[in-house]
Amino acid sequence: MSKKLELYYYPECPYCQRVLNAMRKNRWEGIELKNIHADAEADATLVRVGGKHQVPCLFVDGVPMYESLDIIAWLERELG
Ligand SMILES: N[C@@H](CCC(=O)N[C@@H](CS)C(=O)NCC(=O)O)C(=O)O
Repeated sequence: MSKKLELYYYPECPYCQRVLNAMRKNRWEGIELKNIHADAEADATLVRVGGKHQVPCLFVDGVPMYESLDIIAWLERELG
């Protein structure tokens, strides 16, 4: 995987936990975690680039993808 992957999330969000659990179960690696509750810059980037304050959001080479199930389906396709 040569794409840059960044998951914007926060720990209390159940939809984020759904993605994080799939990451653990499938041992997907190379995904940088951005906790928007701990990182004000990441929080601002999410809204500036993504256009809305919603997590989880996976940035693929800087392009935002929302919706936990879409993110998991995409990661399954890309990372197996
Ligand atoms: N259908 C979305 C739901 C995501 C969602 O509702 N996320 C909540 C947190 S659990 C959110 O971002 N709320 C807005 C906010 O926290 O500002 C998904 O499956 O990813």
